[in-house]
Order: sequence, then structure tokens, then C-alpha cells
Amino acid sequence: MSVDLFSGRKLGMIWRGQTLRRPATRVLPLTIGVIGVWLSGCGTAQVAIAKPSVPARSASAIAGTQIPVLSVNVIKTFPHDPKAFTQGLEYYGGFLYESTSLKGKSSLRKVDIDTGRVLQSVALSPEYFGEGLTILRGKIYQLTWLSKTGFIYDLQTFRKSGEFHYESEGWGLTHDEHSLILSDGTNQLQFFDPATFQLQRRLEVYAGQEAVVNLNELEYIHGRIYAYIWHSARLAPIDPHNGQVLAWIDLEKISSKEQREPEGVLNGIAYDRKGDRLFITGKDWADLLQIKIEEK
Ligand SMILES: [Ca+2]
Repeated sequence: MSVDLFSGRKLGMIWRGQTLRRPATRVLPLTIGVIGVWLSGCGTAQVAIAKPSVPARSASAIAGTQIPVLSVNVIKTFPHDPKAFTQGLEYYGGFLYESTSLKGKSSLRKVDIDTGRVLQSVALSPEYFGEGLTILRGKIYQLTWLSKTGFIYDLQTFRKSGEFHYESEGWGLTHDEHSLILSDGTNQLQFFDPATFQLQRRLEVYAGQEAVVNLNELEYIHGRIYAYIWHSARLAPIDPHNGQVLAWIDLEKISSKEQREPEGVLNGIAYDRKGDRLFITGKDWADLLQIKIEEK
């Protein structure tokens, strides 16, 4: 028996026998309604669901105003390892640092932007599923998905210097001046003291009145937290003070061209502050793209 959950033309969840390839806690933002169910005699079920509700309904209101939908232009395309199941991406000092999964294939790597070549890497133990990463004060912080354990590495040597722990799942990671900022697949962002890993605060993310779940890879850019919404082709800049989504950045055209497999969704966003370059990629994508967001 297998069940495939679709959002539009994209596969969102897969059940095979007793095995759930994505956990039940990863709730898809699909609430508009089921528009069709097909059950075939050979034991395959497909459940098709209408467009994700978050982008559709969230064009509603922030204090009576529409949330703008912004388009992007591709400035430049770079090669990306098509076998890198990207979970975290950050720019530092002329290089990209990337966290990849799946179990048994999880890694931390330093990547040459122009060639996509992996310059330095370390493999995670097979029991860990790599997730988001960020770099702060000479250290790399890397999450794991379900193990509630993060790893700390020396930026130069990639030598593991410690671990930290959190209560939730680990999805995306970034930082501001004072905190590590973690997403866990809900609509909450958690802020941790990078020295003590004490939880400082939680921020609930909303588009108008609607909770925005499935917050995934993160990047802190000019005072806003940018978050992918897992299994949507949208990126959301979030106000870190009140949790409101300030815009929907529409990446559908790029995603539909680059995505090569059902789980190969957009993931990975990195910002070069000095050069004002914004990079995006996805899981197992062959390209890394430098994009410019078109402000309205
Ligand atoms: Ca990032």
C-alpha cells in the first residue's frame, strides 16, 4: 500500500507500506480542500489537494493591507552538486557552507561558488540527519532533524568542538546579532543564546491572522528573517519583532525548472552581505542561482 500526497503537480508526502518518508509532524500547509482521491486496485492511492492555503489565503491582510507578492530575477547561475540534498546554506568569506542529508549521507561542506566543487567536508554519523546551519564567531552550528542535537565545528578545520541540544525538531538555522534562530517545521521560530543555548524567546509567524507552518531554511538579511515554506515555492521575509510575513517571494518559475524529484524542493538560501548577493538552491538541484528580489 502506498499513498502519495500532491499539492498541485508536486508530490508532498509519500507513504510506502508502513514507512512514512516524511514524519507526521511535518504538516503540509494544505487546508483548502481535497479535490480528488484515486485508489487503484494495485494498492496505490493518490490524494490530490488544492493549492497550498498559505500563499493563497495570505494575500489577505496585514492591518488591512495586502501582503505583496514579489518576483525575482536570476542574475547568474552556478553549478551545484546534484547529489547534495541541501538542508542549510550560508555564505562566509567568499565561500558557501552547506549542510546536506539524508541519513547516511549527511555532511557539512565548504563549497567553491564558481565551480560548485566541494573544498572541505565532514560526514555525519549515519544515525544523524543533517539540517540547517549557520556561522557565528568562528564556529559553524549545524542542526540535526530528529535527534534534538546540534553540532559545533571550528570554521577553519571543521573539527567538531561541541554539541548543543534543543527540545524540538531541527529544520532551519540562522542568526542575528544576539541569537541563533531555529525553525522546527511549525510556525514558531526559537531564539537561543549562542553561548549557553538557553531559549531566549519564541516568535510565532503569521500572515495576517493565519499561522504559517512548515518554516524551513532560514537566512537573516538586513533585519528580516527569510524563511522557505517547505514544499511551497515561496520565500517569506518575516518581521523578527511581531512575526508577520512581510511579502511572499514567488520562486515558482525557478522551482518548476530546477526541481527534479518530488522531495527536491527549494532549500538553501545564503546572503553575501558585502557583495549584496543572494543565493538560492534546492535539494539535489544542479544549479545554484544568484537572484535579485524585485521590490514593488
Ligand atoms: Ca541559510
